[in-house]
Amino acid sequence: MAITDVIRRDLGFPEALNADRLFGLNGQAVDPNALVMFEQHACAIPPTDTVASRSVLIPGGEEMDRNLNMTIPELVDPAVNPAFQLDPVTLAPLTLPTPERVRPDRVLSRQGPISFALPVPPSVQAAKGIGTVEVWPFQDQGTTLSDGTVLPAAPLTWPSATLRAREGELVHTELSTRLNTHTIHMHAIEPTAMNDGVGHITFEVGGPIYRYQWRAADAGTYFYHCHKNTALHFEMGMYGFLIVDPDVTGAPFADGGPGTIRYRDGLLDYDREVLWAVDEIDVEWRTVMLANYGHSAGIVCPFYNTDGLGNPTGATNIGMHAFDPDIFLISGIANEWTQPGIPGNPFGEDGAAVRVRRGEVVLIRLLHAGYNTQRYTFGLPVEVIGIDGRTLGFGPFMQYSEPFTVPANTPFELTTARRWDLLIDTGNVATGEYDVHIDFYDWHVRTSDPNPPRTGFLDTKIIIE
Ligand SMILES: [Cu+2]
Repeated sequence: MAITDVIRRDLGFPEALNADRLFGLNGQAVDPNALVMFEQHACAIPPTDTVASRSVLIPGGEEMDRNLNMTIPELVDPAVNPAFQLDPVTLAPLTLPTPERVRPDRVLSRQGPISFALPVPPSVQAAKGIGTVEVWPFQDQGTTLSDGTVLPAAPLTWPSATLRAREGELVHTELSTRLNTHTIHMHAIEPTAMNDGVGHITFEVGGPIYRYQWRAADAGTYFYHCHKNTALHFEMGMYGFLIVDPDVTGAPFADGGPGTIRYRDGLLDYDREVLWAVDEIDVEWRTVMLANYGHSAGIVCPFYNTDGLGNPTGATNIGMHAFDPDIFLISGIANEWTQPGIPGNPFGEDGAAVRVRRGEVVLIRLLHAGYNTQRYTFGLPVEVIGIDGRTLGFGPFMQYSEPFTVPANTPFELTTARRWDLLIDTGNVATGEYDVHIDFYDWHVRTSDPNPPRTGFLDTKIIIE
């Protein structure tokens, strides 16, 4: 089988991207270096020399975002490195792992960003004189399975629709962008650089579909986000949960449960799944950043800070630390609306509160999606069973850890991008309403002061009936 067939069948290779680099006029691969890069990364590869020359590789891309060299050409020169002595047509002998030659089990498609007007509660309306705040979710474009089954797209939400896969699956995340260039970074999945979606050190995507390939190797809680001008684009809300479910019947599960999660070396069924992405917004900061720095905001580096004409200014500080949030959110529900019983709450009378029947097993996947330090206090005991995508006590690599219980009314803190999986077996506690309180602290100040003034707080409840 010719390499072109492999690529086109298994990847739906976007021929517009570097097709001439990989294929000659007769459809045979002509550039062994490009082929090796393809074998490593399974995607359309911007050739090194083009990257170095700052040419626009992905239509719509920004030259300034792509001027770092990705590879050292000598390392992929077959004459220098025996690992790359491949037959460019037959691929033999092949010394690199090639998961990309397997048909993907799941293709998850996203388009973004979409400008989304998030309603804010009366306290923010009064203080800021605004009725909504702009966020930039990715929109689900549907899921395609290896047998051709197409699953419909989820409605537009913020945070963005969850990327969800089953442990062991080979997954493609498709990104098509609107308005400027962006990436999708599957945080903590750790694929190859070309599939990792970290702008500036590889490239950004503008317009057509780019396929990131990754293996859902470890069941756990992750998230995905745009990694271009990260401080700004993440703050604008270009993120969503990424969940890998264990390889069991029914996985991947629907958000909200029921489902099954790894617990130590075994499995545990839960009745209710709660996805809490806790975030904060400074409504002025984003405006100042965009107005003064455009899409250079978020790149604190002398080389990247330009005068608007592409000339480096040498500036190293563009004031991003002056972040003073006004809006505090649990999964898009702001300030007092997170509490139950607030009249006129568009998110429902329970707000962000969790209401379950006693005896149900509740799994809270907690994501720190903000920049402030977050201090959580639960009014009932919670068992921490997984941290940052890894199951505590799951061998062999997690055998020296184990789940632990945070007693009721005992605070714990999380910092940016942390994920904790919290288990609450409500059969072990009395019926009632249990407070969940979150304090926010400026992370600079918190570093040196254990009890600094808080920047804000949130309250909600776990209601066991
Ligand atoms: Cu972006």
